Amino acid sequence: MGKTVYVRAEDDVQGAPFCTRVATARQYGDVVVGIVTDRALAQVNRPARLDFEGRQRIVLQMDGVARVVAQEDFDGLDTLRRLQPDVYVCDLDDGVARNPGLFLASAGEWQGEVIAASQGPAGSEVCQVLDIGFGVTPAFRLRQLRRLLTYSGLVRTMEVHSPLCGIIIETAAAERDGQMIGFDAMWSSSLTDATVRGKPDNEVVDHSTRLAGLNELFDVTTKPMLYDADTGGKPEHFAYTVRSLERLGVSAVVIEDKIGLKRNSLLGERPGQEQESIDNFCHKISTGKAAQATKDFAVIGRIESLILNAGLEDALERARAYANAGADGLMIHSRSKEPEEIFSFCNRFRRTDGTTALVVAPTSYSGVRESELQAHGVNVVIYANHLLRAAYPAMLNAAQTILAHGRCREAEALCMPVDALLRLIPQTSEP
Ligand code: SPV
Ligand code: MG
Repeated sequence: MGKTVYVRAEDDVQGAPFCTRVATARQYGDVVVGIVTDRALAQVNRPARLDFEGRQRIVLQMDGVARVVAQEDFDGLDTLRRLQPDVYVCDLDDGVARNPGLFLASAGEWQGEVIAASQGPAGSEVCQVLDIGFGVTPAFRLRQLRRLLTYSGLVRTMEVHSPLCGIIIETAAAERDGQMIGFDAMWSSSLTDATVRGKPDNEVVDHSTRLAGLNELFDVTTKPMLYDADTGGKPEHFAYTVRSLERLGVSAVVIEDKIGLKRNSLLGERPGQEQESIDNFCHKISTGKAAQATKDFAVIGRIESLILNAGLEDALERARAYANAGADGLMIHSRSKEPEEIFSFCNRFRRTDGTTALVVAPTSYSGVRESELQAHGVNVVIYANHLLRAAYPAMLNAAQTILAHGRCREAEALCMPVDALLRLIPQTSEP
């Protein structure tokens, strides 16, 4: 019989550090994951964003995990005493205070070995996490946004325009103020979806085409998605879009109150860029709400009043009307370089409505911090185009460098090593 290797999990089963612990643990034997129960998390004031069953589903799909035990005690001391595993895998920086293994070993209550999860080569988090290979059902993914809105302070959302972007969003992690932070959700942007196809952001790329891309993206990701459906088209068509999105497992659709040939909002006021009437847009929202099959799907109305210079009062009037028409959330957009008009909108709106979700995309007012947005009552922040904007200049630079030198050696420094590329996706480099 192999060794029993114990790993503890809180609400972090989709995060890089947990996946690293599991990847390390499976090198030593049969991995048993103690998942802290919803109740135990609630007792220490850390309500789970994913419920126990959801976390268990994900963990059980990870390579090398033999079984899961419900861990009723938050710190894991009782679980370790009961399990008496051969090995306990902790985080690299877990000191005695946070390490039940070291604590019990020093008290003579457990004779196993404590092993710190390996750090891996720099930047290899992606490989380690991808190695795990798990999936989720559409219904499970769809529900996650509501859970995040309930439990999370701010839903941190990143633009995605390819499955590889999805993998980055799934696995990217960084330390901020002593905590590991990742993205919570994905934004399917009309701008980047059109741009990668070399087409303009004016609804020329139809939803069927974009949804086919989402299907592939969903093969390799688990996080919830907000879908930018532009104007939503005619209400009768929007109803079908809602159904298609729901069936795929998208959590929310965002439609903007424009008519005519839609242009990107960051261009500002342009001929043919008019705002829809409040009545018509409310009708579109309620048509979408009536079409949805689950209670969890969200329709978010996007207000373009600040973009089109219609002013704050118009934005607020629309916000109230759209919420009354059934919108689950409101996206308020701005092309100002400063966040003040967004703050004013949020402050005024929150005086009378504490529940409708507020969504922002701080592309132009990029200096604003998440903590400031949260303090003004924002629930979802969308980084709407940053992966594509980062990728394009990097690719162009590599292409020009090769042209300029007549060979590719100079471009090597601009590129990830080939063996890292081969290790990026599990099974590419395995027999
Ligand atoms: C998008 O990402 O397509 C958006 C946000 O709609 S913006 O480009 O700012 O209009
Ligand atoms: Mg768009």
